[in-house]
This record gives sequence, C-alpha cells and structure tokens, in this order.
Amino acid sequence: MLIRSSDSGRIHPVPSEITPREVFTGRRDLLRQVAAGAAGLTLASWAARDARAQMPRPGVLAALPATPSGLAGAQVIDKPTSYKDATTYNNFYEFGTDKSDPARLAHTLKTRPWSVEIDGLVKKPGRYGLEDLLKWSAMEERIYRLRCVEGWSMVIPWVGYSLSELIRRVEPQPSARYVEFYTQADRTTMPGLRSSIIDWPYVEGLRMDEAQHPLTLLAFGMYGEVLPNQNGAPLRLVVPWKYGFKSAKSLVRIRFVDKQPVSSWEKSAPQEYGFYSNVNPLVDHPRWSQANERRIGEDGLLAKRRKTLMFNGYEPQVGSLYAGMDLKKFF
Ligand SMILES: Nc1nc2c(c(=O)[nH]1)N[C@H]1C(S)=C(S)[C@@H](COP(=O)(O)O)O[C@H]1N2
Ligand SMILES: [Mo]
Repeated sequence: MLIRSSDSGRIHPVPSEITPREVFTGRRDLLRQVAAGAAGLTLASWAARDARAQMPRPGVLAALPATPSGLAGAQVIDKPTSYKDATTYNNFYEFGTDKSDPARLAHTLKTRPWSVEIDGLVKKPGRYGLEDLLKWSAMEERIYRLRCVEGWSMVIPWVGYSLSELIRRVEPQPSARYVEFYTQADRTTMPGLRSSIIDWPYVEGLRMDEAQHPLTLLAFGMYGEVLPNQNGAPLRLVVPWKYGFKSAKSLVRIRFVDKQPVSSWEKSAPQEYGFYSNVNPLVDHPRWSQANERRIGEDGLLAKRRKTLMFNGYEPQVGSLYAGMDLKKFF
C-alpha cells in the first residue's frame, strides 16, 4: 500500500484534531485552580464539559506540573484510561512477561541517581543527569493513544517534552540518520533479565525525522505525577503512532548513528517485527489482527472492539513522513 502525503491525500481531520479552543483554555484555568486547592465545585461543572477533567491527580507519587500541550494531535478527546488500569496492565519484560508482573515487581528499580549517556554522531556527547534533563524544556501534558501490537489500547495523559528539544541541544552531526535507544538492564533489580526472550538491553530505533517529529515525546510523568516504575521511570519514549513496543521505557542511552538500528524485537522475531512498526490496520501481525483493538477499561460483556486507525489516528500529523513508502514492505 502506498501512503500519500497528508496535504495531498487527506482533507478530513480526525476528531482528536478538532478540540475547540475553549477546551484548552478552560482546562488551563482548571489546572490553575486545582493547584490553588479549589478543585471541588469547579471540577464538577467542568466534568459536564469535558470528560478529561474527571482526572484529578492520583496522589500516589510526586507531582510533576505541566501545561496542557497545544500541539495538534496532543489532546486526544477519548476518555483517559483509569490510573489503576494504566499502572497494573503493563508490558515491561525486564520484570516478567505477565501483564501484572511490572506492577508487582518494578518497585526494585532504582531511579535515583539516574543519567542518560548521549553518544555517537553528535557534537555534544556526554552523560547527562536526570535533574538536568528535567529542566531542558517546559513540561507539557499530552493525551495520547497507545496501542500495543497485541491488540489492546489505552489513552494516557503523559507529562514530558518533545524529544526534538533534547536532540536540538545535543546537536547531531549531519551524518546522523537514525537514533538508537537503550534501556536499563540491571540483573540485580530486574528479574526478567534471566529470560532470554530478548537480547538485553532492550533496544529501539527511530529514523531521524521520526525522532524529531514534535509528537515524539520524552515522557517523565503521567497523570500529573512522575512516572511509576512499571511505566518506565524515570524517563521513557512515547511514539504515539507506532506500536507500544517502540516506546522504550527507562532510557539510559541515546545514540546517534548513520545505519538503521536493529531493534530487540526485530532481532528476536524478524518475521514478526519490522523497524517501522507504525500502527496500520491494513497490515496484520502474523499472530494478531491489527484491524481493531480492545480499549482497556471497556471490557464489559457488551464492549465492542474499536476500529484501529491508520497511524493510530495521527495520520494528519505523521502521514507525510511515509509518503511514497510501501508500508507492507516497511512494516
Ligand atoms: N524497556 C522496555 N520498554 C518497553 C517494553 C519493555 O518490555 N521493556 N514494552 C513495550 C511495550 S510492548 C508496550 S505495549 C509499552 C507499554 O507501556 P505502558 O506499560 O506504559 O502502557 O511499553 C514498551 N516499552
Ligand atoms: Mo506492546
């Protein structure tokens, strides 16, 4: 299948694009009031206007204040997944392959001190401390869909900033064409490393333009707080138009390279996982249909599966990155 660029091939925006302006403004006011401790009444009247406001801070971890992002595509209007579901149904194979393993076992992950090694084809390589990275750009709240290749999806309010901000600071060399992401692999705290299902450490990669796309998020928090360990503390990637596994958790190294990286999933099952892994309802995984999905939290008897959207609904923003590419071949 050929994808045409979004400007020539597509005119109708997806619903997530057309969030009215007052929704943003109102939400910002609400956040200010919540911060001032006057949430009660306002929250109730707001809820009538926007389901997203039923999302007070869970009060579990440290607050990570953020401003609602105004970026197109960064305010999905679907109802967010509950904090409980988002933090107890996880894939984080370093802590086991069962969905409940990370919530049960990731408390051993030591997230301070933490630093990220930045190397490869870059003018300002170095080991950057988490406290510095937290200050490199203003924190934004972005509500994104995340779809797993296994056929389930969630809607999560992330906190972070565009990875492009980090990339700009470290100044890649012109020869850098891809970015490689390495995640924490510590045998003393991660029981899943005993299994050889993945060639540890977990590695993922993006093409430079994908990494620099403003929607590609370097996330430090969710639901207004710092990330829970099971969701990839203290910092992770969120690439909303790609299958969940591209969103690497607990990053320790970002490397700029000139050759297409081989991700851990490609290495372990090349016939099942390609480099791009864009959400695409027209290209099935050998074991799972990608045509539809189950929204976590909507699993009652009458719950219908939702149709999976091209590029997970972010086609207007990212379709042009793949103009002219055969996405059956580059899956
Ligand atoms: N380091 C690491 N990152 C990872 C994974 C993993 O096993 N290890 N699983 C991926 C997969 S398959 C998914 S669907 C998402 C899940 O993110 P969530 O638990 O925040 O929903 O994380 C991705 N990032
Ligand atoms: Mo996944």
